[in-house]
Amino acid sequence: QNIMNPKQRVAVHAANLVEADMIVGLGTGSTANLFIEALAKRNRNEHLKVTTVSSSAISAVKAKEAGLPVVSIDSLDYLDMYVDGADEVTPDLTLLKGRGQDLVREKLLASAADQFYVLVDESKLVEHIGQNFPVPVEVLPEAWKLVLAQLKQHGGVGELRMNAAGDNVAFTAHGSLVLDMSFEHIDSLELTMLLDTIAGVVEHGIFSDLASAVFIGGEQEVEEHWR
Ligand code: DER
Repeated sequence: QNIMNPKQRVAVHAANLVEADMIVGLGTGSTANLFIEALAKRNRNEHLKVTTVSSSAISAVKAKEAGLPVVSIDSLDYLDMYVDGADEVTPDLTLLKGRGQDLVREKLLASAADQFYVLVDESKLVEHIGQNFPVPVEVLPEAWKLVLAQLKQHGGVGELRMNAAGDNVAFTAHGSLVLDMSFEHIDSLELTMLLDTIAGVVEHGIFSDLASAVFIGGEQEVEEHWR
């Protein structure tokens, strides 16, 4: 048995919770990729007959390449489980997400799933949201300056996310732009309320009251924190 690193360990841990015939939502990012591989292996070896749905085009490709059946979101009115990584996790299981792919589908699947399991290693644990990363705010392209002005009135500082090449602004899968915003002191519920009410905001990276459990991968074991 090759020695697993914490992210692999937590990905296998989550894959072991999947039961036959489940509809499983696939997150996006390096940890989600490890979960996809671990689920595909179990599905193959144990004939689980799972169905998957993806939060991004790239995870759908990885799932199909691994031999997992992938259906589109619009064919589902229910999913058993959604499994994804996160950028920050607070003690009350509030998450910061969105440094990777588009938030809209990640939050849609996380909120629709019967169980939402979050896979992290200890580097993601924080005392409060915004401690290590800015808060991603996905906005309608034409609204970006209006939204930025309103967020500045609430003490926000930030700018449009650039693409990987750094030569243009980044567009999400939905054709939105992303403002990466920092705030002096973040009360995540207050900020969630604010972001959920500003016209032009499509989605944001604060996931309050969504995680069913956070699994923290360690060198030897996985720590489970249930809501
Ligand atoms: O985009 C996201 O929210 C992802 O979950 C991501 O930020 C976490 O990615 P990682 O598993 O590669 O750290």
